[in-house]
Amino acid sequence: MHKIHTLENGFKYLEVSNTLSHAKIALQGAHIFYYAYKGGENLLWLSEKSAYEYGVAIRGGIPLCWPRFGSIDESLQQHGFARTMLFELLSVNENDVSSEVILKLSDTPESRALWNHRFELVVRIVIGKTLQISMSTKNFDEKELFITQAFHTYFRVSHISNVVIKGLQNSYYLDTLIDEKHKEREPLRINQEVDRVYMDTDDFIYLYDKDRVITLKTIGSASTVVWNPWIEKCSKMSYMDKNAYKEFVCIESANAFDDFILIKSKKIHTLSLEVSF
Ligand code: TA6
Repeated sequence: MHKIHTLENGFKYLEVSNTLSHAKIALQGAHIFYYAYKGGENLLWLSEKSAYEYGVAIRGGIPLCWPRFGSIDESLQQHGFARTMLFELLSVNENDVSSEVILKLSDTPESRALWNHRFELVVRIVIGKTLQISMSTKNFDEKELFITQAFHTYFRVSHISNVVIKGLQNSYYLDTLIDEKHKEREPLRINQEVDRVYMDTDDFIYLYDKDRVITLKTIGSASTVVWNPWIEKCSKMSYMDKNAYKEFVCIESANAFDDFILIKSKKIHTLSLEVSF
């Protein structure tokens, strides 16, 4: 089953469901903001204060950071423009246990004014027993282009104090809060603001939350961002309740900072993530 919903302000999202799972994907940003097992709760964190309006990124779910991660490129808004641009819904292919949704963003005069490249960004989302998402960048320029990118995934957790992240041990990370590099030696627990870019990370990362383990499997990524705003930053974040820091952790499958991607003319790079909850 799939259905397009249109809110009173014209904001559109696609709802898909099968015998195993249920999801909601905004056409703006190809932004999946709800993914649940059939009859269950949203497994992604979604802010109760989120806006659902064009030009404003939904707070939660999996925002796409593209063609930049972060704010290193002053000519582009933080995390790039893809998450606030309208994608074209190309196809929905579904059966009893799986639903595939494909959306596309192509360059426009508006995007070229921001980032002077000709491109196609194709996002493929498959919901079923797991959640799969990929973003494929095709360079239609004669010259090469470079991108940084991420799936900025907000994972809902029972309480941030119950979270342990494994798979980052022995990776070096940039602590963006103090601009220092360190080596991760232990499974990561969060008891303060964390905003770290781990480099040369493995394809598998594990999020433990009490008796649950969420497995992230990435292809085409060599960096992973871990973020929790903690108390003070959380109180200043847009569209976020001041206590929200207790409810989520972001583990972001990325090509960030030094892990940038060069794409030659007419070539394609794909970043893929599969989450098993
Ligand atoms: O990925 C971590 C981060 O870059 C944080 O520094 C914080 O800014 C977060 O993303 C949210 O950014 P946003 O632009 O979505 O408010």
